[in-house]
Amino acid sequence: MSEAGGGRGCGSAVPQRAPWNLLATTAALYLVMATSVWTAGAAPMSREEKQKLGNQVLEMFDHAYGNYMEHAYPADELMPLTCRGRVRGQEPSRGDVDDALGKFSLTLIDSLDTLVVLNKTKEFEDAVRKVLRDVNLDNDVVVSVFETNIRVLGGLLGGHSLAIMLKEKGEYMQWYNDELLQMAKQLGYKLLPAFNTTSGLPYPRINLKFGIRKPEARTGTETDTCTACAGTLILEFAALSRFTGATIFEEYARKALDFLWEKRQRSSNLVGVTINIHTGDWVRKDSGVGAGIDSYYEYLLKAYVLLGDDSFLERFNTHYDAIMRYISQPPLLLDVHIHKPMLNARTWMDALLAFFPGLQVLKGDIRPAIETHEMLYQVIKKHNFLPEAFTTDFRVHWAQHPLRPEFAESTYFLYKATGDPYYLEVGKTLIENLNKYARVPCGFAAMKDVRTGSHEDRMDSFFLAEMFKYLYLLFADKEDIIFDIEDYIFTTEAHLLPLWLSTTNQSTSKKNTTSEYIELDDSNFDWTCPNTQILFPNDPLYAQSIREPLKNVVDKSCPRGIIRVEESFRSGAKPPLRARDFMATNPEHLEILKKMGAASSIDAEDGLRFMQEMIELSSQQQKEQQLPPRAVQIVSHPFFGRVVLTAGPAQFGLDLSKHKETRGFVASSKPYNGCSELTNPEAVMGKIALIQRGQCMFAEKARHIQNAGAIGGIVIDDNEGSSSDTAPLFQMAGDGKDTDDIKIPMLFLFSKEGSIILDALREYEEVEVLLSDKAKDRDPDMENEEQPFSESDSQNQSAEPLAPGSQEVDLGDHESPEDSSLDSPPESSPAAAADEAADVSPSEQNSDPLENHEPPSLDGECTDLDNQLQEQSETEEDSNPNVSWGKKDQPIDSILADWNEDIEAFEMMEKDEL
Ligand code: DMJ
Repeated sequence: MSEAGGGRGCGSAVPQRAPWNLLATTAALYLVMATSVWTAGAAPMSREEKQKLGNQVLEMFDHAYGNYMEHAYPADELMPLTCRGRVRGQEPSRGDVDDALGKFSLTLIDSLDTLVVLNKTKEFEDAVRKVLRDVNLDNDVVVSVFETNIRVLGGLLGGHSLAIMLKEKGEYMQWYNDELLQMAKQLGYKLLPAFNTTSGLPYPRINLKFGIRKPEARTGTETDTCTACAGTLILEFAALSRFTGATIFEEYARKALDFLWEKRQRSSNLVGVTINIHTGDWVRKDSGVGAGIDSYYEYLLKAYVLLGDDSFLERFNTHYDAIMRYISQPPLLLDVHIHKPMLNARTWMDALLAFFPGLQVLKGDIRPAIETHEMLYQVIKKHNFLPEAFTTDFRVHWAQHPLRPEFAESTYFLYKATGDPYYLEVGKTLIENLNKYARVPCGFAAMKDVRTGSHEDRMDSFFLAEMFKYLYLLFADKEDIIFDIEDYIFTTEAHLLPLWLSTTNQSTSKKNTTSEYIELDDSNFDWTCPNTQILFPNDPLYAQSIREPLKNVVDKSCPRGIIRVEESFRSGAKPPLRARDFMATNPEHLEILKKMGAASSIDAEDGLRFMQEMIELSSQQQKEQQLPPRAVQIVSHPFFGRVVLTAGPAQFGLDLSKHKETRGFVASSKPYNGCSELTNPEAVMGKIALIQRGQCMFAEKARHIQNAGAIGGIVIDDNEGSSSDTAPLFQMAGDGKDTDDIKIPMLFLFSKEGSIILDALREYEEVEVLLSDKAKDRDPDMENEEQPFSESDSQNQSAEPLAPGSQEVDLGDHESPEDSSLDSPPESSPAAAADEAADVSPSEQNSDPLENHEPPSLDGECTDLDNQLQEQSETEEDSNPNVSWGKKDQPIDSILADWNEDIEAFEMMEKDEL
C-alpha cells in the first residue's frame, strides 16, 4: 500500500500537484522548439491576432452576460429568442433539463469566476454583491444534486477562491469576508440529506427547502442515479471541507466514490451508466466516456491532482486502462457492455465525450487525444457544431447542440500541451461559428437542429461558465490574466479551485481516506503524470503527424466504402447478407441466415451484425417515413438572419429540400384561420401568409392563401404556449385527396415560435422571412448594416450588449395576436382544438410525430447505399490503422452464445434512447 501523496506518480518525479506546472513549463519549452523549426502545418499566430481573438471573446461574453443581466436576471437563465428570463414553473416543463434551475440566479453564480478570468474584476465585485443580496438557497424547488453541485456549489467556491485571491492582491474585494463560502456551506448542508441511502450514493434530486424525506419534498422515490451524478462531487465537497474545516462533505463524497469503485465490473473494470442507489446493481450496463459517466472519470484524476491521494490515481488508471482497451477505437470512442466489453453497445457517440481528449492531456496520453479531437473537429466542420450525437459514419443522430463547451475545453488543453497553432485556428473557427450561427440579438441561442441551423430559446449557464473561459484562455498569454491560472484546477464546470487546498486541513479529511486499498497490477501503467515521454516527443510536428491521416476521415467515410466493395466484387467474394436486403421468402437468404453463427467466425460476425442491423433498420424505417424539420429564418432588420425557428414541414406543396428557398415578407391572412376565401388578398399577394391552425384542414388553408396570391404559408399553432422546445414537431398531412394543385411551400410553427414573428410584425411592420430546409448564412443581402462583431467592438470590454440592433429589439412581453393591430384572429377554444385533433388535423391522427432530434440524414453525399457499401467492406478496414475502428478479437463463439441476451439489451437501449 502506498501512502497518499508519496511514492509513485507525480509525487515521485515532481512535486505534488505538479501536472499543471509541468505542463506549462514543458509546453513552453516545446513552444520554443516548435517555433524555431516550424516547416509545415499551421503557421504560428501573431500576438496581435491572438489579442484580436481574445478581444472578440470578451465582446461575445459581454453580449451573452449583458443580455442575461439586462433581460433575465434574477431568473436562472436567459431565453435569448424571446429575450426574457427562464423561471421554472412559468415555462412549459422541459423535463430533467429543468432540474438545474433552482430559482437561485444560476447563470450569475455560474459566471462568477469567468468574470475574473476575463479580467472583469469590477463586474465580478458587482456580481458578488448581487449574489449576496439577491440569491436565496432555500426555495421550495426540486433540483438535481449533480447540477447544483457542479454549477452552484462549484460557482460559489470558484467565486470565493478568486475573491480571496483578489483581496490578497490588495485592490479589489477588500470588503469581502468569506460570504460566498458561507453560502456554499449553507448549500452543502442542504445537499447532504441526499446521501441518506444505505449505499452512500446520493439521491439524484433534492428539494432545497424540504430535503428528501418530508412529504412536501416531492422527491426521494427515485431508485437510480447516473454514475457521473454520484461520482462528480469530490472536488467541490472536498474543497468545501478544506476551506471550512467541516470534514463531513469530503467524507460523504469519498464514500460515494468508494461505493462506485466497489461496484465496478470486476473483469472489465468498467462502470455502467446508471446504478441503483439502494442495491448498487447496475441498471444500465452500457459503458462509455460520454453522457452519464464522463465526469466520474474526470473527478478521479482531478481528485488525485487536487487532494494528492494515490488511491484516486490508481482507480483512474485502472479505469483508463479499461477504456483504452475496450472503448477507445481511435479516433472513435464507442460504448460497450460492461460484462461483454468486446461488444459495442451502440453505433453512435454523444457530444459530451468531447471533454475526453482534454482529460487525456492531463493523463499524459496525447496521441489518442489528438486523434479523437481531430475526428470531432471534422464533424464540427461538417455541421458547424457538434451535434448531440452522431453515428460512427458521422451522420447526425441527435441534431441539437446546446452550446456545449467540451470541445473548446479539449482544444485549450491540447494547445497547452502541444503549443501547436493549429489549435488556435480551431478556436478561431469555434468563435466564427458561434457568431455566425448562434448569435441572436439578445444573446446566443442553442441550436435546435445543426442541419437546419434553427435555434432553441435556450442559453445554458455552462456556456458562460465554461465556453468563454476556455476560449479566452486559449488566446491569452500569461500576462493577459491577472493571476496564475496554473495555481488552480478546473472543475467539470470549469470553476477554479486552488491547488493549495491539498495541504489544508489534511489531517481531518485524510482520516476517511479509502480504507480498503487493493494492490493493482500496475505493470501497464506509466505512473508519471503527465507522461512527458508520450506528451512531448522530440518532434515539434508530432501533433500534426497524428492528425494528418485523419484529415478527411469524415468526408471520406462514404467513398472509401464504395472503393472497397468494388474491390471485394472484383475478387469474386460474395457480399454478406445485409438486413435491408433480407426477404423471409427467399430460400437462399434463409440458408445464409442458418449458417450464420455456425460455420465460421466470419459467418458468425455477419450474423451478429445482421441482427444488430435488423433492430436499427426497424427503428430507422419508422423514422424515414417522416420528413425532416425545416427552418423559418427572419432576415429583415434587426434580425438579419440571426433568428432561425424550427418549423414542421408539410406533406404537400413545394418541397423545400428539392427547391430553392422561398423568401418574402409576411402578412396575416383574413380570416386568420384561412378556412375560407381570404378577404384581404391584396395584403397577402406576393407574400408569405400567416394562418392560424385549427377549424379546417391544413391543405384547405394552403389553397385559400394560394388563391389569394401568397407565395408561401406559415401555419401557427393555436395552442397557446406550445413550443418546439417541449412538443414533438410534426408534419402537416394532406386532406386525403390529391394535393398536387398546391404549389406553394407550407410550414408549421408552434405558438411560441409563431409569436416571435407576430411580435416582430407588430413592432417592425415589415418582416421578411426565408423558408428553407436549412438556414442560410447571414450574407450582406440579409445584413446590410455592420457585422455582429467589428474590430472596434473588440476594444470595448463593457458589460453592455454590443450587438448591432440588439438595443432596438424588444421581443419581451408577448401579447396574443388578437391584442395586436394585426388582423384579429379568432380565439381558439379548447373545444375547437380538441375537435381539430379528433376530426380534422390529419397530421396528428395519421402521421407519427416527428422526432425532431432524429430525422433521416440530410447528408446528400452519404446515402444509405453508401453506408451499406462501406459496412460491407468492413473487414478490409483492418489493414488500415486509420480506419480500423469496430473490430475486436474476442472469440466470436462467446459473442454468439449470448446472442439473444444482447439483442434484448439493444432493444432495451433503443427504447431508453427513444
Ligand atoms: C457541464 O455542465 C459540465 O461540463 C458537465 O460535466 C457536463 N457537461 C455540461 C456542459 O455540456
